[in-house]
Amino acid sequence: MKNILVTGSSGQISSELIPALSKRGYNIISSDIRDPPKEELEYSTFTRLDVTDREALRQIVREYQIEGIIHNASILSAKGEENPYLAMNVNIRGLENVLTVAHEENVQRILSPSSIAAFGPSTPKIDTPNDTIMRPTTIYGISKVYTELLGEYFVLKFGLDFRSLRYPGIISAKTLPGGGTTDWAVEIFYKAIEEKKYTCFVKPDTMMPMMAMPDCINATIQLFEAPEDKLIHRTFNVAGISFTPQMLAEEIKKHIPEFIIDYKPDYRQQIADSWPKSIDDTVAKEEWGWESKFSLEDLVIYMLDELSKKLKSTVSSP
Ligand code: AKB
Repeated sequence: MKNILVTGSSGQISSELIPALSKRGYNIISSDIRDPPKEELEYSTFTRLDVTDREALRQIVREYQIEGIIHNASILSAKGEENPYLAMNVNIRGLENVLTVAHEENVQRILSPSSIAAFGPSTPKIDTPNDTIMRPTTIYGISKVYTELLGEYFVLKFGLDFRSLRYPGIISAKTLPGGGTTDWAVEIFYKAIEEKKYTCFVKPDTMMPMMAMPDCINATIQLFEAPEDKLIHRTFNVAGISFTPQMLAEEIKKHIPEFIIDYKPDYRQQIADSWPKSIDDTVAKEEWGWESKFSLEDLVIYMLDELSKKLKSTVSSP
């Protein structure tokens, strides 16, 4: 499998996944409704695509002889609550288009991520198992349950090789996430470096599952490349580190002692409270060897290093 289409290519995860896939020898066709960042063009051929346009997607699959699709185009949880119809259109119609075109055009493999948002208030909150109650209360979460179930239906019905992983909040320095409930855990680093102060939109003790971008890229590529005969499940929990804003602020203060945080919870608190606090990823470990490499300390050092380079600022060591 060589020719891979990545949708949502200008987004947070794709912007780091595309260079990593390209370095592994894949020929990447990147696509988004937005303009590509300049660097993306070094690693991929860009084509504009609105995933809600099924025939435009089919044209691209045919023209570039696409063999695999990583379908990242999605409206995240907070933005989805502001505009549920947009989220329904992009997340639900977009997914249906990807699976249908993949099946009809004989694309070999699809990876379409899910999220911890697929869980809801009635899900066990601590060490949430892979297979458990899924009754999300956001449109984003509902679209992710649909992603998992429709993808698995295409496996059973048509033999499509579909895979999915439930991302926690992804923390990265290159591209901002935009529109998620876990965005505080990225914003805090920019503000700590630039203003030494951050007002957080969830309460200090809101424990949430998170993951550093290098772990996210490894998990995604590892699952995409896992031998199909080893997969009993098609959708996997992947855990990184769980922490609260207070815990993260304390860790940042070890490097930037003058940093202060205060709290002004908004509508995103209710979304955060409906999600798990920690994740059990035993199934991913057993079926395709997943292992997270980042502790909270590692994550903070990684983010401050990367962002200091990016923002051309200096941060003292403890
Ligand atoms: C969001 O907050 O919406 C995302 C997610 C957890 O899927 N980061």
